[in-house]
Amino acid sequence: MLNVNSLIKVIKKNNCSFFTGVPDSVLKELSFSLKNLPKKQHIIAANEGAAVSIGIGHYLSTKKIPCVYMQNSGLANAVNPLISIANKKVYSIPLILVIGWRGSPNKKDEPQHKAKGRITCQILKLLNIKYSVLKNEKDLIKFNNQVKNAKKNNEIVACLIEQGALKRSKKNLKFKDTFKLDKQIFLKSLLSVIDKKTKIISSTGYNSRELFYARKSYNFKKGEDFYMVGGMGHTSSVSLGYSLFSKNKTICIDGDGSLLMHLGSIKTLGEFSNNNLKYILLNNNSHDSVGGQSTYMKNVNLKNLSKSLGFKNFYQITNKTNLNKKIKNFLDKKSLNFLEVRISNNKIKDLPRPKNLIQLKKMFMK
Ligand SMILES: Cc1ncc(C[n+]2csc(CCOP(=O)(O)OP(=O)(O)O)c2C)c(N)n1
Repeated sequence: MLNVNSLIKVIKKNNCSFFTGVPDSVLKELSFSLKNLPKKQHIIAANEGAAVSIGIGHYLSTKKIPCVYMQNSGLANAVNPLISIANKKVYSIPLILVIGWRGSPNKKDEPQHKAKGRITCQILKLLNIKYSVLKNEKDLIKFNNQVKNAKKNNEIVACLIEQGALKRSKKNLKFKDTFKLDKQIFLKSLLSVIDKKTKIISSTGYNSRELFYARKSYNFKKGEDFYMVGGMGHTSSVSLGYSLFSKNKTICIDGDGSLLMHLGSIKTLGEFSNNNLKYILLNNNSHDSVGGQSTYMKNVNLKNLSKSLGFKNFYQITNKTNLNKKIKNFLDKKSLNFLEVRISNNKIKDLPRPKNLIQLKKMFMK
């Protein structure tokens, strides 16, 4: 196994003092180690393309190689600036990529991670990026040499870290809750007030898993769900595409990290959506599913934002008082509205994951 501080040491030894990325559960330990850096030295980016681009900007002003971290599912978001700006044949900009490798061969994982995990090395090869798989401290020797070469030749270098490869620190790794309302209380209330034909499309991570859990545990039968097990940030777009050609009431359950990842999509929704689409943001001010790192969403004036993006009214729920009534009132409105629910982080251990995805898709499309 590998101690994350040994990896950070190698990175820092190579005169790198700037970190940016999108949090990942595999790299949770890295997030915790970077937690106390000043804001200027560690930036949690909205998406992986943005993280690479922030890194590129850092190099342009400091001539120092930056460290950009991400989950391999986000590698696709990063490809554009990697190949069209940083690539050796374009501007030749050195970067250190630290990539959490979900779905690596021989590791059990979910279908969406297996699919991406299988092609992750091929993507790096296609991009002409040299990489190391870091399993233990010894692997850092090769990686250190690769970083040195990357600096010398102004190239991108990467390391892949499999699930469980980073040693768990003894500390209780948990960021604090920002808001109080329990997500399960909200979801149970929502599932109890919806009509039979309602469709719910929910975002990547705990939102989908908690919705799935609430539905199964309490046997809620009304409505059907489509769980966005991957494609983080695209929940609002799938919801828009669905709702425009459906008579059903369509509820989009988004997360704050998910909304921010492709924030532009909410403008498209605001412009083009029908009134059968009900947008609900479950705001916990954090990337709860991958460790609880901040999204800094609590500083956003969502009322002003949503209204200027085309939503007619803004609603907010912060506690369980009159919950059913408030949700019903929101769902019954005949206009395009935005509901922010300020919730706390997940409290359920070992949340189940939706299985039989093709079957779920068929049920949703019935
Ligand atoms: C493109 C991409 N980048 C990163 C991830 C890893 N990831 C999974 S869930 C998640 C956090 C989602 O945050 P939010 O939408 O606020 O939901 P919460 O986890 O708080 O329930 C992240 C970063 C991913 N699945 N896909």
